[in-house]
Amino acid sequence: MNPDVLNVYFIMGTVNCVEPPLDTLEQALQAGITCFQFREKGEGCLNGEAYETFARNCQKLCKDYGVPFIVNDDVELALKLDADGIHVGQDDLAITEFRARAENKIIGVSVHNEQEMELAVRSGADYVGIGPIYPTKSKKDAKPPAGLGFLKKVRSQYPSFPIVAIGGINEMNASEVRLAGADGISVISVICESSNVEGTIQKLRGARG
Ligand code: TPS
Repeated sequence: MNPDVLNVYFIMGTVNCVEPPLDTLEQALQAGITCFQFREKGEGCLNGEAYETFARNCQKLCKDYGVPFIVNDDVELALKLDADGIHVGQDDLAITEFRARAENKIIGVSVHNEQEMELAVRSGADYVGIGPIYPTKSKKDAKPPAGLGFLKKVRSQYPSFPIVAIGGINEMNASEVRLAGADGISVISVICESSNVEGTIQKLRGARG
């Protein structure tokens, strides 16, 4: 995949939002996010029909702006909606199943150590999500923050594999994360909780625009 797609990768679910979720997503799309991940998880999240309807509404907005719509974890939903891709944890079964049922889709995998990195590449991931780089409040079961060290190591071992960094990234630290080797940054709270989504995204975007 083209690593530029990972430049500013927004992840969102209703529980992360302060403003109406679809408003936040549309503002983020207008401001130039390059990828979107639908992640409807956590206490009080939508289920059943409401979950699917919300996903479809997010997907429609992404289509309007020509931005890839990636589904977190839910292979069945991703296939049903013909999403552009899926993001999974260390679940090679999901990768194999999704790839078998949907060629030419984006598959992203979260990795936390060298073994997981190797496995993700071997299983056919298109990109990896490395993190949490810094402490995050947006993922209950997040691993301890790894700092920039692991990211730098992976970049040196895989000079051209698409990497997005995640976890506690904001306007202040985004550029050091890019300098450490990330093709892009992925964020939840800094966009969901911003009072100026456009300004925030401009700062996250970095020099490459
Ligand atoms: C591309 N993940 C790791 S930290 C975090 C999440 C959702 C929370 C970040 O929130 N990489 C990708 N997608 C994922 N879902 C994960 C990793 C898992 P905040 O920006 O508020 O710190």
